[in-house]
Amino acid sequence: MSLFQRRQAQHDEYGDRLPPGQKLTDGWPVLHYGGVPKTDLADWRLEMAGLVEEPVALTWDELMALPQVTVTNDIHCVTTWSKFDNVWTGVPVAEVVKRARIKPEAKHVMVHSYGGYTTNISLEDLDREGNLFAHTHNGEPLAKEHGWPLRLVVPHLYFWKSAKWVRGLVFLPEEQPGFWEMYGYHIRGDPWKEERYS
Ligand SMILES: Nc1nc2c(c(=O)[nH]1)N[C@H]1C(S)=C(S)[C@@H](COP(=O)(O)O)O[C@H]1N2
Ligand SMILES: [Mo]
Repeated sequence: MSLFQRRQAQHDEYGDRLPPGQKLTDGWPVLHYGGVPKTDLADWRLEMAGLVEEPVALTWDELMALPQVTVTNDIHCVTTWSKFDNVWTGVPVAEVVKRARIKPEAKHVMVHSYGGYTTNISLEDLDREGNLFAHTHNGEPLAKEHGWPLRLVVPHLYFWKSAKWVRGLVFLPEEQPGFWEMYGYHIRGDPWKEERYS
């Protein structure tokens, strides 16, 4: 079967669960730019800055004391693999964001990672039910190469928005491109609209 026919067959089988141009993967590819940052949980912080009344820096223990959720979702990488039924445990984005007193002018967010990666997202796309800061995948602590100790999970957008080794959020009045967005990835990245590149 050609790749095209294989994709067609998967779309016939999975119907509206597989976004256009995607194919299912069984494993879990590791994709990132640069090295895996070294982390010591004792100095690790999740920071919120920019358009906030007061900058926030949550320690690991403070983060773990917040309400936790377990959610199951599908992830879609712009390089065309999708992975179904990921079970994530972590803290809902809304629980974290409400601890920063965000100013009303905040409309966009730059997500920063340890190691220097960034990705932009609107506040509306970020602070949305189902999004979380995850530390566990399918019942196991996240592997280092998948973002341990904490990664963002935003399943309704292509997976490059789901920053691994997440370090903080900077709230902004306007949209600014993050790392891949500067190199030609779509500014929003909705897999259902195939917003891959701009
Ligand atoms: N910090 C960081 N997060 C990142 C990236 C990266 O380079 N650095 N790559 C993104 C991209 S392009 C993808 S497809 C996913 C891959 O996540 P995985 O390696 O867990 O599959 O991580 C995203 N998050
Ligand atoms: Mo990616």
